Amino acid sequence: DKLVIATHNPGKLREIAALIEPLGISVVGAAELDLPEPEEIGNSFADNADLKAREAADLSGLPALADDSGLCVDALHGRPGIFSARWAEDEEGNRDWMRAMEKVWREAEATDPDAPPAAHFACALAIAWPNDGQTETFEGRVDGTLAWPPRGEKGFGYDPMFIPVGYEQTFGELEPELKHSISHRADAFRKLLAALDE
Ligand code: ITT
Repeated sequence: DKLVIATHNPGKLREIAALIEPLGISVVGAAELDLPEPEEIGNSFADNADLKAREAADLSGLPALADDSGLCVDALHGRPGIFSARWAEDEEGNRDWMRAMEKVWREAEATDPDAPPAAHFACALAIAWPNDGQTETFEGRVDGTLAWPPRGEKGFGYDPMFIPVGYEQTFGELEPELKHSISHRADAFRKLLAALDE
């Protein structure tokens, strides 16, 4: 049996596949199935993950796993948060991560230029089964600080400007295996596995 990974973000797909593959479950991406990108109209990571998983499950007839995630900066009262992808978009909807990181840094630094800004990545994972309406959601986080300028080519999105607590390198510099063991996504995934085990 197959599990649909209801994301159009290749960075996420890669990380979720790395978390799931050891379980011997085969996965297929939403883009591969030509599933549309649903409009994210929810007010929380959990709501958005839910609606993405539900739509993918109903359209594909397969169980679907969706991820809604983002960077939450304390000094910005949790922004960009659920708008993390939007902060990278220009007028045409193209994503430029340097642009997003600059905006985050500029706004965070303005609040207290002396302190490294505290932040966390948040992730909600939702798994939905087709037709019967059942959806379960699990949330995870990883705390850290912001770095400037961005460093490292590994990872995706805001990774080059995020240093997890206990490390000196950014998620852009740390090995993917390490990120997969401590990330917000890994945290949510552990909770999902524990629940599915029962
Ligand atoms: P899907 O909705 O198709 O899954 P998306 O990129 O639009 O893809 P989100 O709406 O959840 O996904 O946006 C979350 C953004 O937050 C994402 O585009 C990343 O840039 C950022 N983000 C999430 N997890 C991240 C991580 O592990 N490292 C760096 N940035 C991350």
